[in-house]
Amino acid sequence: MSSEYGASSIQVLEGLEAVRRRPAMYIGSIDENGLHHLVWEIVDNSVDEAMAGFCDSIKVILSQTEHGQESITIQDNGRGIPTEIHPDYNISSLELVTTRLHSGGKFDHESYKVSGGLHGVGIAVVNALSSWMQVKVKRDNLVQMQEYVRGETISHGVITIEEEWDYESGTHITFIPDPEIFEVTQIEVVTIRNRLRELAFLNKGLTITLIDERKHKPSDSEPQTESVQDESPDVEVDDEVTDEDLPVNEWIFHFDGGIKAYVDQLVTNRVHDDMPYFDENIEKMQVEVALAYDRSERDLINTFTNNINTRHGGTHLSGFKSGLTRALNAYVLKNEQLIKNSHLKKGLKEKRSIFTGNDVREGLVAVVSLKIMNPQFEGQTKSKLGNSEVKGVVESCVYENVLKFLDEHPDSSRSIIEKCEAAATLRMRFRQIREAVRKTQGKGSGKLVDCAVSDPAKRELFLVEGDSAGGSAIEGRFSEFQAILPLRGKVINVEKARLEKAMKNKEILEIIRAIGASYKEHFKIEKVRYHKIVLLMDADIDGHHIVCLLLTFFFRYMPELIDEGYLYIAQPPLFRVKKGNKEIYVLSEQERDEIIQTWGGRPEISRFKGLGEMNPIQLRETVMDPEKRTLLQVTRKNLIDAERMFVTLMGEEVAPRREFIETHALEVQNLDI
Ligand code: 0RA
Repeated sequence: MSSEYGASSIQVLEGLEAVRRRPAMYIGSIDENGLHHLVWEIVDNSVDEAMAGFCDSIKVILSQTEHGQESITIQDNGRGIPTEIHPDYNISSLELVTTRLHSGGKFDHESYKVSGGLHGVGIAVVNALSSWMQVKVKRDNLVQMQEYVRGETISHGVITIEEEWDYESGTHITFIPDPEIFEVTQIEVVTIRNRLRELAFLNKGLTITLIDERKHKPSDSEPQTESVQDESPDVEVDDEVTDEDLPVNEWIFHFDGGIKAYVDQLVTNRVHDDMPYFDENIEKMQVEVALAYDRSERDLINTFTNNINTRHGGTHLSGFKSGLTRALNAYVLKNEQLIKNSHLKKGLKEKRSIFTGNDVREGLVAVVSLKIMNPQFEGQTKSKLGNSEVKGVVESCVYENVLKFLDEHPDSSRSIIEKCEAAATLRMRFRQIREAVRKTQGKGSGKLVDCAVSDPAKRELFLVEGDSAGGSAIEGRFSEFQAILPLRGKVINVEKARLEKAMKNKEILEIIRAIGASYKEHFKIEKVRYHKIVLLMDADIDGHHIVCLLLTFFFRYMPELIDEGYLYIAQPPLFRVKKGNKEIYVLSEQERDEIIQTWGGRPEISRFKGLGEMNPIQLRETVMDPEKRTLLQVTRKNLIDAERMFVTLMGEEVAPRREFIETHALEVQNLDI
């Protein structure tokens, strides 16, 4: 066996009772997260084996025992856990690794590891928290196994068994999470699937298979509703691997393109065809980067270190950002003719950097995957990389490779530079607009009809569609605390038209000015002049469209306003039902029919085509009076879903958007953007 695996690597030995006594100390919690943590502990070991170059296939199988307990099997074709008797302890190395804390040892100093987090005690911790575990190892043409119950060996030593294996060597681990420990024992296939897909992206060439053979999947017992329905099981493979006959609950993840394929999947509306990508080994680090631009405004940079998502960035992210900014500036300095804007041209003449970091990150989608020996994770959630030696290496690596890419791909470069120039131009124009907005701030200029009270908490601002409805609203309002801003026509579509046009749009400017708290990164929630901002639009398709446009605007320009719960949508009635001196306004046809049923006879029904048709009194009674109106508060539960919804709603494709508006806008009850 390996000479590195000696007594020196073994530290203090401890029993596993400690783990069972205080599971949360080892796996964070005993809920769903803790449960899935067990899977990651084992998978990470296999991935480490892959990163070390000894394994190219990992299989995860979710199954059930006849008693309905869930078991998880993780198979890899790595070297296999050593089974020889350990000279110092007189038990097999396998038993050491599975039954003792701190016995993981530090075998491979020369390789990158994910499982470093728990000092290699992962398997032992999983064993301690499993009602049953079995490990099978194939090495040197021999298959050996050992079984455990709640962390204790039940077979004397390792047992050699007869079994056919697909590979020359490897490790198969099966465990049943102990129901005495965990609050839940059902594994969520979606969670597992997403992480395994990500791991496949991050380890190119590695094939990860997920098989869900459970009969009674948790989701089967759930009532099926439209929105809960999961996408049908898919198989993501590269061009070569395909298998038509796969059972429905099997997924194969394999990406020869690595994170290039990852970026490909994240990009929506691409700007250029070729993708800057490199994978380099420098100074004992592996730096892999892929990036692309799409036609959006946001940037999306996912950074990883040893396969761990460093959500809060760190030194690799800083290095990436400065390398990219430097490369693009260096490229335009050499290719001045690409720049049209005269201010920027002047900058080039003076040999200045014309793009800021934000300029070159607009619409950027990037994945940075770093593999290093001793990652230092910082911050409360340990999701920020601290290693100071990383920044310089990543920076120069990104600088050189991106510059090389730009030199070699003039067509893509032109498109990328165009995108950066647009962002830089916009930034300069923003500055001017900001000045202009600031000068007229809060002066009540334009069409805003303000209210009397000064306490923002009491003040309400109605954004009203059309001048005639605006007029009625001005007359019908409670002028003490209700202000009206009439908007004409369709407010510009922020997603599609980009900020540039949006900022020229008078309506948008007036909204920003009326609210009085600036926008985007300059937005100051404490300056908001109204704590209720109400969108008052017709209940027809155009009205819904404007609501969607305004929501996009607020979501992009003043997301804090939504978070604070300041944004509302008014629900104007569709019908008035009248019989004798009874009169009621209703929001839907269904409600109307219900009223007709209960009242009987033939009540007089009038349908409102638009707000413009209502007189001031009607408007006051139905949508403005706090006692009678129905307001929907706009909230957001999930930023990413919102992002997607807005792209669907506001992107180029008209058909899905129209469909979405028609199916959803009319039925909003508790609008979650
Ligand atoms: C220690 C030493 C060696 C392999 C492993 C651990 C190993 C552990 C796991 C856990 C899951 N899959 C695994 N694959 C390998 C290699 C020792 C040698 O052969 O030199």
